[in-house]
Amino acid sequence: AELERALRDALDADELLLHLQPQVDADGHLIGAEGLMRWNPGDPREVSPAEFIPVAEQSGQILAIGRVALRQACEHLARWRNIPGAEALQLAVNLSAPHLRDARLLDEVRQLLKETGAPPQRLTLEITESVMADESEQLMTNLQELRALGIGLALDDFGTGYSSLGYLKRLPVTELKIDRSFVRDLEHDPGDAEIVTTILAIARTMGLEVVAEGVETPAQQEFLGQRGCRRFQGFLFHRAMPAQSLEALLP
Ligand code: G
Ligand code: G
Ligand code: MN
Ligand code: NA
Repeated sequence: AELERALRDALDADELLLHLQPQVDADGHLIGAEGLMRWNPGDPREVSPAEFIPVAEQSGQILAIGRVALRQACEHLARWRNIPGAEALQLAVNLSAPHLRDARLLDEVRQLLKETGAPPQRLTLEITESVMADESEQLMTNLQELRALGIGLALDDFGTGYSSLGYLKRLPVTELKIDRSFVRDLEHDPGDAEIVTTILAIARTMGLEVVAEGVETPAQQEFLGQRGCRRFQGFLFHRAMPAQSLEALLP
Protein backbone atom coordinates (compact mmCIF):
# COMPACT_ATOMS: atom_id res chain seq x y z
CA ALA A 1 0.00 0.00 0.00
CA GLU A 2 2.98 2.24 0.75
CA LEU A 3 4.47 1.56 -2.69
CA GLU A 4 1.06 1.98 -4.30
CA ARG A 5 0.74 5.46 -2.80
CA ALA A 6 4.26 6.42 -3.81
CA LEU A 7 3.56 5.17 -7.32
CA ARG A 8 0.42 7.30 -7.52
CA ASP A 9 2.47 10.37 -6.56
CA ALA A 10 5.14 9.43 -9.11
CA LEU A 11 2.48 9.10 -11.83
CA ASP A 12 0.96 12.46 -10.84
CA ALA A 13 4.38 14.12 -10.85
CA ASP A 14 5.33 12.50 -14.16
CA GLU A 15 8.37 10.82 -12.64
CA LEU A 16 8.34 7.62 -14.66
CA LEU A 17 10.79 7.54 -17.50
CA LEU A 18 10.86 5.13 -20.40
CA HIS A 19 14.41 3.91 -20.92
CA LEU A 20 15.27 2.19 -24.18
CA GLN A 21 17.19 -1.07 -24.64
CA PRO A 22 18.64 -1.10 -28.16
CA GLN A 23 18.05 -3.97 -30.59
CA VAL A 24 20.69 -4.68 -33.23
CA ASP A 25 21.04 -6.67 -36.45
CA ALA A 26 23.66 -9.35 -37.19
CA ASP A 27 26.27 -6.63 -37.81
CA GLY A 28 25.53 -4.88 -34.54
CA HIS A 29 23.75 -1.97 -36.26
CA LEU A 30 20.97 -0.30 -34.32
CA ILE A 31 17.53 -1.29 -35.68
CA GLY A 32 15.24 -0.44 -32.80
CA ALA A 33 14.65 -0.64 -29.06
CA GLU A 34 12.40 -1.96 -26.31
CA GLY A 35 11.02 0.58 -23.86
CA LEU A 36 11.57 -0.39 -20.22
CA MET A 37 10.03 1.79 -17.52
CA ARG A 38 12.26 3.36 -14.86
CA TRP A 39 11.36 5.10 -11.62
CA ASN A 40 14.00 7.54 -10.31
CA PRO A 41 16.73 6.06 -12.50
CA GLY A 42 20.27 6.48 -11.20
CA ASP A 43 18.96 7.79 -7.89
CA PRO A 44 19.30 6.07 -4.48
CA ARG A 45 15.47 6.08 -4.43
CA GLU A 46 15.29 4.07 -7.66
CA VAL A 47 12.63 1.35 -7.57
CA SER A 48 13.01 -1.59 -9.95
CA PRO A 49 10.16 -2.45 -12.35
CA ALA A 50 10.44 -6.00 -11.00
CA GLU A 51 9.09 -4.43 -7.80
CA PHE A 52 6.60 -1.79 -9.00
CA ILE A 53 5.10 -3.52 -12.06
CA PRO A 54 3.55 -6.35 -9.97
CA VAL A 55 2.20 -3.76 -7.49
CA ALA A 56 0.73 -1.75 -10.36
CA GLU A 57 -0.85 -4.89 -11.83
CA GLN A 58 -2.54 -5.55 -8.49
CA SER A 59 -3.72 -1.98 -7.97
CA GLY A 60 -4.84 -1.25 -11.52
CA GLN A 61 -2.20 1.46 -11.95
CA ILE A 62 -0.69 -0.63 -14.73
CA LEU A 63 -3.05 1.07 -17.21
CA ALA A 64 -1.71 4.49 -16.24
CA ILE A 65 1.85 3.17 -16.58
CA GLY A 66 1.00 1.78 -20.01
CA ARG A 67 -0.32 5.19 -21.08
CA VAL A 68 2.88 6.88 -19.91
CA ALA A 69 4.96 4.32 -21.82
CA LEU A 70 2.89 4.76 -24.98
CA ARG A 71 3.06 8.54 -24.82
CA GLN A 72 6.83 8.65 -24.30
CA ALA A 73 7.37 6.05 -27.04
CA CYS A 74 5.24 8.05 -29.50
CA GLU A 75 7.15 11.24 -28.64
CA HIS A 76 10.45 9.48 -29.38
CA LEU A 77 9.15 8.05 -32.65
CA ALA A 78 7.87 11.46 -33.73
CA ARG A 79 11.24 13.09 -32.93
CA TRP A 80 13.13 10.33 -34.78
CA ARG A 81 11.33 11.17 -38.01
CA ASN A 82 13.63 14.19 -38.21
CA ILE A 83 16.89 12.61 -37.00
CA PRO A 84 19.05 11.18 -39.80
CA GLY A 85 19.56 7.43 -39.25
CA ALA A 86 16.70 7.21 -36.76
CA GLU A 87 13.74 7.34 -39.18
CA ALA A 88 13.53 3.55 -39.54
CA LEU A 89 14.03 2.57 -35.89
CA GLN A 90 11.34 0.34 -34.42
CA LEU A 91 10.20 0.99 -30.84
CA ALA A 92 8.47 -1.65 -28.69
CA VAL A 93 6.31 -0.96 -25.63
CA ASN A 94 5.24 -3.58 -23.06
CA LEU A 95 1.47 -3.50 -22.51
CA SER A 96 -0.25 -5.42 -19.73
CA ALA A 97 -3.06 -7.91 -20.34
CA PRO A 98 -5.82 -5.74 -18.81
CA HIS A 99 -4.72 -2.77 -20.92
CA LEU A 100 -4.80 -4.84 -24.10
CA ARG A 101 -8.36 -5.87 -23.24
CA ASP A 102 -9.44 -2.35 -22.30
CA ALA A 103 -12.23 -0.88 -24.42
CA ARG A 104 -10.53 2.57 -24.37
CA LEU A 105 -7.17 1.38 -25.73
CA LEU A 106 -7.83 2.12 -29.39
CA ASP A 107 -9.09 5.65 -28.71
CA GLU A 108 -6.01 6.29 -26.57
CA VAL A 109 -3.65 5.04 -29.24
CA ARG A 110 -5.36 6.95 -32.08
CA GLN A 111 -5.32 10.13 -30.02
CA LEU A 112 -1.61 9.73 -29.18
CA LEU A 113 -0.67 9.08 -32.80
CA LYS A 114 -2.57 12.18 -33.84
CA GLU A 115 -1.17 14.39 -31.08
CA THR A 116 2.45 13.35 -31.54
CA GLY A 117 2.58 12.54 -35.25
CA ALA A 118 4.34 9.23 -34.52
CA PRO A 119 4.43 6.78 -37.46
CA PRO A 120 2.37 3.73 -36.36
CA GLN A 121 4.42 1.39 -38.57
CA ARG A 122 7.41 2.01 -36.28
CA LEU A 123 5.55 1.14 -33.08
CA THR A 124 5.34 -2.44 -31.75
CA LEU A 125 3.34 -3.55 -28.73
CA GLU A 126 4.70 -6.45 -26.67
CA ILE A 127 2.09 -8.84 -25.37
CA THR A 128 2.86 -11.49 -22.78
CA GLU A 129 1.43 -14.90 -23.31
CA SER A 130 -0.72 -14.49 -20.20
CA VAL A 131 -3.19 -12.37 -22.24
CA MET A 132 -4.21 -15.59 -23.93
CA ALA A 133 -5.52 -16.96 -20.65
CA ASP A 134 -8.62 -14.92 -21.42
CA GLU A 135 -9.23 -14.48 -25.12
CA SER A 136 -12.10 -12.01 -24.88
CA GLU A 137 -13.91 -10.53 -27.83
CA GLN A 138 -12.59 -7.09 -26.88
CA LEU A 139 -9.00 -8.37 -26.85
CA MET A 140 -9.29 -9.80 -30.34
CA THR A 141 -10.98 -6.62 -31.63
CA ASN A 142 -8.28 -4.44 -30.07
CA LEU A 143 -5.45 -6.51 -31.56
CA GLN A 144 -7.04 -6.49 -35.01
CA GLU A 145 -7.62 -2.74 -34.92
CA LEU A 146 -4.07 -2.08 -33.73
CA ARG A 147 -2.81 -4.12 -36.67
CA ALA A 148 -5.10 -2.23 -39.02
CA LEU A 149 -3.41 0.99 -37.86
CA GLY A 150 -0.08 -0.54 -38.90
CA ILE A 151 1.16 -1.19 -35.36
CA GLY A 152 3.21 -4.38 -34.83
CA LEU A 153 2.39 -7.00 -32.20
CA ALA A 154 5.14 -9.04 -30.55
CA LEU A 155 4.62 -12.07 -28.32
CA ASP A 156 6.96 -11.46 -25.37
CA ASP A 157 8.68 -14.23 -23.38
CA PHE A 158 7.66 -16.65 -26.11
CA GLY A 159 7.70 -20.28 -25.04
CA THR A 160 7.46 -19.73 -21.30
CA GLY A 161 3.72 -19.60 -20.78
CA TYR A 162 0.49 -20.57 -22.43
CA SER A 163 1.89 -20.49 -25.94
CA SER A 164 0.46 -22.96 -28.33
CA LEU A 165 0.52 -22.98 -32.07
CA GLY A 166 -3.24 -22.47 -31.98
CA TYR A 167 -2.89 -19.09 -30.28
CA LEU A 168 -0.24 -18.10 -32.78
CA LYS A 169 -2.60 -18.85 -35.61
CA ARG A 170 -5.52 -16.93 -34.08
CA LEU A 171 -3.69 -13.85 -32.83
CA PRO A 172 -2.57 -11.29 -35.42
CA VAL A 173 1.03 -11.18 -34.16
CA THR A 174 3.94 -10.01 -36.30
CA GLU A 175 6.89 -10.95 -34.09
CA LEU A 176 8.11 -13.46 -31.50
CA LYS A 177 10.54 -12.60 -28.72
CA ILE A 178 12.63 -15.57 -27.63
CA ASP A 179 12.68 -15.47 -23.84
CA ARG A 180 16.06 -14.94 -22.26
CA SER A 181 15.65 -18.06 -20.11
CA PHE A 182 16.14 -20.13 -23.30
CA VAL A 183 19.07 -18.06 -24.50
CA ARG A 184 21.02 -18.21 -21.24
CA ASP A 185 22.17 -21.84 -21.41
CA LEU A 186 21.89 -22.33 -25.15
CA GLU A 187 25.42 -23.63 -25.50
CA HIS A 188 25.19 -26.17 -22.66
CA ASP A 189 21.55 -27.26 -22.47
CA PRO A 190 20.47 -29.34 -25.48
CA GLY A 191 16.82 -28.87 -24.53
CA ASP A 192 17.10 -25.09 -24.67
CA ALA A 193 19.03 -25.28 -27.94
CA GLU A 194 16.24 -27.42 -29.39
CA ILE A 195 13.52 -25.00 -28.20
CA VAL A 196 15.28 -21.99 -29.70
CA THR A 197 15.82 -23.84 -32.98
CA THR A 198 12.13 -24.74 -33.05
CA ILE A 199 10.97 -21.17 -32.31
CA LEU A 200 13.12 -19.87 -35.17
CA ALA A 201 11.68 -22.53 -37.51
CA ILE A 202 8.11 -21.65 -36.51
CA ALA A 203 8.80 -17.96 -37.10
CA ARG A 204 10.22 -18.67 -40.54
CA THR A 205 7.27 -20.87 -41.48
CA MET A 206 4.73 -18.29 -40.30
CA GLY A 207 6.57 -15.28 -41.69
CA LEU A 208 7.12 -13.67 -38.29
CA GLU A 209 9.98 -11.46 -37.15
CA VAL A 210 12.04 -12.79 -34.22
CA VAL A 211 14.01 -10.93 -31.59
CA ALA A 212 16.29 -12.93 -29.30
CA GLU A 213 16.38 -11.47 -25.77
CA GLY A 214 19.05 -11.70 -23.14
CA VAL A 215 21.95 -12.23 -25.55
CA GLU A 216 25.07 -11.97 -23.40
CA THR A 217 27.80 -13.78 -25.36
CA PRO A 218 29.09 -13.87 -28.95
CA ALA A 219 28.58 -17.67 -28.94
CA GLN A 220 24.87 -17.20 -28.21
CA GLN A 221 24.56 -14.66 -31.02
CA GLU A 222 26.37 -17.02 -33.40
CA PHE A 223 24.13 -19.98 -32.53
CA LEU A 224 21.02 -17.83 -33.05
CA GLY A 225 22.33 -16.26 -36.25
CA GLN A 226 23.14 -19.66 -37.77
CA ARG A 227 19.50 -20.62 -37.30
CA GLY A 228 18.10 -17.54 -38.95
CA CYS A 229 17.79 -15.01 -36.13
CA ARG A 230 18.43 -11.49 -37.43
CA ARG A 231 17.51 -9.28 -34.46
CA PHE A 232 19.23 -9.29 -31.09
CA GLN A 233 18.76 -7.62 -27.71
CA GLY A 234 20.90 -8.09 -24.62
CA PHE A 235 23.77 -7.00 -22.44
CA LEU A 236 26.29 -8.15 -25.09
CA PHE A 237 25.21 -5.07 -27.02
CA HIS A 238 23.52 -2.54 -24.73
CA ARG A 239 21.56 -2.12 -21.53
CA ALA A 240 18.46 0.04 -21.32
CA MET A 241 19.40 3.73 -21.48
CA PRO A 242 17.80 7.16 -21.74
CA ALA A 243 16.60 8.11 -25.24
CA GLN A 244 19.32 10.74 -25.67
CA SER A 245 22.01 8.09 -25.02
CA LEU A 246 20.48 5.87 -27.69
CA GLU A 247 20.43 8.81 -30.09
CA ALA A 248 24.14 9.34 -29.39
CA LEU A 249 24.77 5.82 -30.75
CA LEU A 250 23.52 6.84 -34.19
CA PRO A 251 26.26 7.08 -36.82
O1 G B 1 13.33 -3.55 -17.06
P1 G B 1 13.78 -4.81 -16.49
O2 G B 1 14.74 -3.87 -16.89
O3 G B 1 14.24 -4.87 -15.04
O4 G B 1 12.19 -5.02 -16.34
C1 G B 1 11.67 -5.94 -15.43
C2 G B 1 10.30 -6.40 -15.86
O5 G B 1 9.39 -5.30 -15.90
C3 G B 1 10.27 -7.05 -17.24
O6 G B 1 9.48 -8.22 -17.16
C4 G B 1 9.61 -6.01 -18.09
O7 G B 1 8.85 -6.61 -19.12
C5 G B 1 8.70 -5.30 -17.11
N1 G B 1 8.48 -3.93 -17.58
C6 G B 1 9.39 -2.95 -17.73
N2 G B 1 8.80 -1.82 -18.20
C7 G B 1 7.49 -2.12 -18.36
C8 G B 1 6.35 -1.37 -18.81
O8 G B 1 6.43 -0.21 -19.24
N3 G B 1 5.14 -2.01 -18.79
C9 G B 1 4.99 -3.30 -18.37
N4 G B 1 3.78 -3.84 -18.39
N5 G B 1 6.05 -4.03 -17.96
C10 G B 1 7.27 -3.46 -17.94
O1 G C 1 10.02 -9.27 -19.58
P1 G C 1 10.73 -8.41 -20.56
O2 G C 1 11.36 -9.26 -21.62
O3 G C 1 9.95 -7.30 -21.16
O4 G C 1 11.93 -7.73 -19.76
C1 G C 1 13.14 -7.41 -20.21
C2 G C 1 14.03 -7.60 -19.01
O5 G C 1 15.22 -8.27 -19.39
C3 G C 1 14.45 -6.32 -18.35
O6 G C 1 14.46 -6.54 -16.97
C4 G C 1 15.88 -6.15 -18.85
O7 G C 1 16.66 -5.34 -18.01
C5 G C 1 16.34 -7.59 -18.87
N1 G C 1 17.46 -7.87 -19.77
C6 G C 1 17.68 -7.33 -20.98
N2 G C 1 18.79 -7.84 -21.56
C7 G C 1 19.31 -8.74 -20.67
C8 G C 1 20.45 -9.59 -20.69
O8 G C 1 21.23 -9.66 -21.64
N3 G C 1 20.64 -10.38 -19.59
C9 G C 1 19.80 -10.35 -18.53
N4 G C 1 20.09 -11.15 -17.50
N5 G C 1 18.70 -9.56 -18.48
C10 G C 1 18.46 -8.75 -19.54
MN1 MN D 1 9.35 -7.16 -23.16
NA1 NA E 1 10.66 -10.76 -22.49
